Amino acid sequence: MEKNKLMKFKSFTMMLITIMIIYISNVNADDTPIHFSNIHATNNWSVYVGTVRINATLAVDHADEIAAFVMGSDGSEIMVGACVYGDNNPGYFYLNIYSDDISTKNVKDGAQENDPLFFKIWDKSQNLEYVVHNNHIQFLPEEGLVLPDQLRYHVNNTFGLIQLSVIDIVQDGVTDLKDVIKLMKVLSSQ
Ligand SMILES: [Ca+2]
Ligand SMILES: [Ca+2]
Repeated sequence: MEKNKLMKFKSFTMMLITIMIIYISNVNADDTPIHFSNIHATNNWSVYVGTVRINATLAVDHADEIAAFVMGSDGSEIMVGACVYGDNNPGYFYLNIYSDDISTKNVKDGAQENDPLFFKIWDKSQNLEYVVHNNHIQFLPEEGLVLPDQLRYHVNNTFGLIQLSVIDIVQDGVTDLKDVIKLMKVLSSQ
């Protein structure tokens, strides 16, 4: 009887360890956004490939996050794509942007053709979220990628490169006069 109990305990422990190993390896293999979470995936999408620089430094792989949004008819923001930086290729984002599901007629649950896209960045180390300013977006031709039509959504293609940048010298989540003053001080002291 005692031996039987011990066997059961051992097999239970082994099962726990196995579950833990599976769980840990999944966490490492699969970058799931924790800030821009709960993205609603639909059956159609496009891939947008690009880079993010925060104060001229590339975003951090497997840490920082990027999300794309469109406007709803009521002026609300609808998140239509989210990913962790570098999850597919080091130094780049590969962002799936999902189309509106036409079967849910009264709900805008994705981007529609020609919808203007806008992007947000989450800097994990500072826990700061940024809206990327239109003036801080550049398009770079890259072989194998379709150059984006400004930032209007089109389904079923792979667009790139999109270069997004954020300037926030005084790291408080906004680009304002304080950043300019700090930058001038830094430059004048050199
Ligand atoms: Ca819909
Ligand atoms: Ca700032």
